[in-house]
Amino acid sequence: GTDTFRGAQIVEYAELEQVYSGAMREISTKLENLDDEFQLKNEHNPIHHIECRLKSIGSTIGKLKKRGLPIEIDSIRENLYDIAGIRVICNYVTDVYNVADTLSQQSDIEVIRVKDYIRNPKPNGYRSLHVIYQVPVFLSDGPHPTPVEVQFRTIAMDYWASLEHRLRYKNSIEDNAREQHFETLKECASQLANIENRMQQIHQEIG
Ligand code: 0O2
Repeated sequence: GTDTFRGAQIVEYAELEQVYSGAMREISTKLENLDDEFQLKNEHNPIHHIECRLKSIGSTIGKLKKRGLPIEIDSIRENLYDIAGIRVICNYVTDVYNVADTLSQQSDIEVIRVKDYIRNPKPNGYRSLHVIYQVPVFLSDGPHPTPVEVQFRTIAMDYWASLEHRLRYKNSIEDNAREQHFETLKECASQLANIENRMQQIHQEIG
């Protein structure tokens, strides 16, 4: 079999990317609209900032290989839900659930999967709310239902995940030191959860 894209498949991949990028734009516009409305009504911005990314062709093929799936365009369409990725960084945990729940109720999009690593953090301490939405992207031939992975997290969760991600991909550190750092990060995760909870209480009390 083949282990990369060639010729016609490259053109097809470019078309696929264009649809995913449209889906990402649909969802980020919805998020910006919600943020604006909330700001006007509550004098508070639930969203600190939004990051969008399209998975590179290299990591897409890497993921198909890792899962033993065929290296084909249809296999991407059927099996991968994170080609389009949006990260919504909120100020407080309450904002995370407010924004996520409000978006999930919108009638033109569908919730495909939810993984709540805030209520159930990963053993390493990772916290975030992951939702996969399906959104129709309207092209000349009609609607293309397209999945987008949205990671909702607070500033503190994002701060933690960035450092953990860097440590995970650092191979130059000695194994023992790495393990020690992972242990420390696990403690940091629960301390950060405690701190943001206390700060949220202040935020709610001062209104
Ligand atoms: P990268 O390098 O960020 O792109 P799925 O990807 O949905 O098919 P899975 O593993 O069930 O498979 O998805 P899950 O658990 O929803 O997590 C996927 C993404 O969440 C990851 O993407 C990361 O961005 C983030 N994530 C999950 N766990 C961790 C963690 O322990 N630490 C950090 N820093 N990020 C995490 P990728 O593609 O795996 O990685």
